[in-house]
Amino acid sequence: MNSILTNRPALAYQVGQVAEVAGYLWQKGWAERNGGNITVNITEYVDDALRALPALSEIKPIGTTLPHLKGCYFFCKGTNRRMRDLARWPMDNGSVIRILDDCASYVIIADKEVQPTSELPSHLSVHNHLIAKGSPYKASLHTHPIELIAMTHSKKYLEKDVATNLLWSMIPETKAFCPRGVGIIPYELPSSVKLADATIAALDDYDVAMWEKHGVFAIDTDIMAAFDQVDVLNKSALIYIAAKNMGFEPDGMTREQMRELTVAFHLPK
Ligand code: 2HA
Ligand code: ZN
Repeated sequence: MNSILTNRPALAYQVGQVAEVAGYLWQKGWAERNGGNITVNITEYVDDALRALPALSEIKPIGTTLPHLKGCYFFCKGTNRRMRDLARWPMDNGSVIRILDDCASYVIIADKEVQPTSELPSHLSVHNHLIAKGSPYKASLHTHPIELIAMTHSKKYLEKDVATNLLWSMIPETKAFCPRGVGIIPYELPSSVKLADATIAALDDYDVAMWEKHGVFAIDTDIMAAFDQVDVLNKSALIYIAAKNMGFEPDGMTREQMRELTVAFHLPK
């Protein structure tokens, strides 16, 4: 079977990273059934031969107009596909799409006609916003990390920056590697425009948005980095839970220790 990844090592590397992350999501229990989504802006890896590839699909509407995505290409997990299958066969469970010049429609170009994620309008709206801002971020990840979701079932963790400060205080690496913390999005219907709009707004201040009683949405330069942010945050949640299971409320790092770390690692305040 011909693949566009053949003889394109840089593009193959990006798709390989998606597959690796998809496997981690499954192993961690964050990706039951078809749970979660991944989209990566791969435009910089697209050569003239790929640009000339004919469409495999008919022209499909995105559902919204996204002016900064003209001529962009994305690798997207397929709708209703499993992360554990994406891990093993990325080009059978995901596809590359081309955004057309009207910025409101797309075609699938490779390798197979796999329909992209049902969350495509919200993921593409995030990418459009990132390009508009001049952000270097190319990857977005939605997943269902068990312990972080559990936290969103308590009102106290939905208050602004309460979860961020708690998670940061569990282990120094969390603030170092997730320096912008988590933004909280009150419950909205999955796939809704309201959820997408609230997520885009939160991602101006945070790299990871926590959707109440649903999951997280993370962005970063590449898919591995987006995964790492969610992983360190969930690790902190696990430490918190472990301490509670031992029968005590963990002290957390002191304000002075947090301040010292912020200065030493040149982190935002
Ligand atoms: O696409 O997790 O919230 C599967 C989801 C949607
Ligand atoms: Zn979900």
